[in-house]
Amino acid sequence: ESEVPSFIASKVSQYSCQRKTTLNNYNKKFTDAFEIMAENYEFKENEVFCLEFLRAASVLKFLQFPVTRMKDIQGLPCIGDRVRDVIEEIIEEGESSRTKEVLNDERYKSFKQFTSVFGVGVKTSEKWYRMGLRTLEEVKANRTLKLSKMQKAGLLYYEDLVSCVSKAEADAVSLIVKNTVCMFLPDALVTITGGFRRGKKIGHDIDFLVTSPGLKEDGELLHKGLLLYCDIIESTFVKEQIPSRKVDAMDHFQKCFAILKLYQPRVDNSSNNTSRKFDMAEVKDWKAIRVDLVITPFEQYPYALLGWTGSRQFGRDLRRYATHERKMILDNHALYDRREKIFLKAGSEEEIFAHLGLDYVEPWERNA
Ligand code: 8DG
Ligand code: MN
Ligand code: MN
Repeated sequence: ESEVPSFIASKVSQYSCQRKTTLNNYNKKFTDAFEIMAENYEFKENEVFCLEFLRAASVLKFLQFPVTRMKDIQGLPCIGDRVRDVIEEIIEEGESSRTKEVLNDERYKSFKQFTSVFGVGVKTSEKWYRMGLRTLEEVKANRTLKLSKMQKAGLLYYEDLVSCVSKAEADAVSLIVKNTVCMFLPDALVTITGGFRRGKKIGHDIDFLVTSPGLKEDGELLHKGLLLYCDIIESTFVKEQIPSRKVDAMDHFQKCFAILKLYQPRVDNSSNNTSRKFDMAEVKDWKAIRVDLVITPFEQYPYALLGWTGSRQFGRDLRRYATHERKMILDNHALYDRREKIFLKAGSEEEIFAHLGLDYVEPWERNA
């Protein structure tokens, strides 16, 4: 027992890339509340307050014990007054009145419904809310709305898409994607990134990174055929481009936010053979699944892998750490050293951590 280092709150780094955060969360009660608060601020486009709650949630996810007294959080980074108030109330009352208020708030409830549709973000939700729309039923019934192709697909496959993707489904889709990609590109390297690479058992989508040693910039890969919906975004990467300093910047890879049709033979539970034929014709034997496909040049693969593995908070903190602690700029394409004015090459994620002077953090420890 004496081998276990005692916990020192003031030694906890403010950067989640210097903390190892597994899926084992002792403080879900608190972090769920913080995430609701953060989401509400996101809907109000208050980025500062939103990030404050997300950072606090990330710190509590790192703790190896459940917080039960205010003393437990003393000296921890990223715990401001707003956060402290929520913690105090949860400790004393078992729940937070502020969070409850948010959950009952009409605007929050509408935005929550609207943004659950693929292709609908805060901007669109804002527009619909201002038009007086409050529910998805009202959105669907409204004939004057001009929906994007993405939003139409989002509504069409809504039920399938809100039911989460399981690990088994992710594995099944992974086989399909690998086989299909290898028909076009035999030496392709196809990797699952996102939450599944971090060990999550469910996700809202499946993220894939595709590369190959001799990958040329062509759109051959992003073929239709197995895709129900596909929005191909062409690569906008310019060679030797200085990485973007924006913490939540999009990257420039060719990518595809797709919906895939996963056939899954239904288990026939009916013992009645007369109804069987009828059922087989009626029952839908597939599920619509959200898939992100990202195509990356081989040299940028480790950077893309690091960025697309997430978590989102882990990625934000890596970039923040690079900028503020190392005078470097990190994005999904490269790492640029501003003092030396050079790009730091890397052949693996380990090398990127080493360039940044950080201890390596395994994917399953990046659930910040
Ligand atoms: P989930 O799908 O299981 O709900 O969670 P996730 O896998 O962690 O989230 P995600 O939204 O699928 O995003 C995976 C990672 O990809 C996340 O850490 C952020 C990163 N990412 C980028 N660029 C982009 C982008 O352009 N769009 C999205 N959605 N994610 C991006 O690096
Ligand atoms: Mn994902
Ligand atoms: Mn994704």
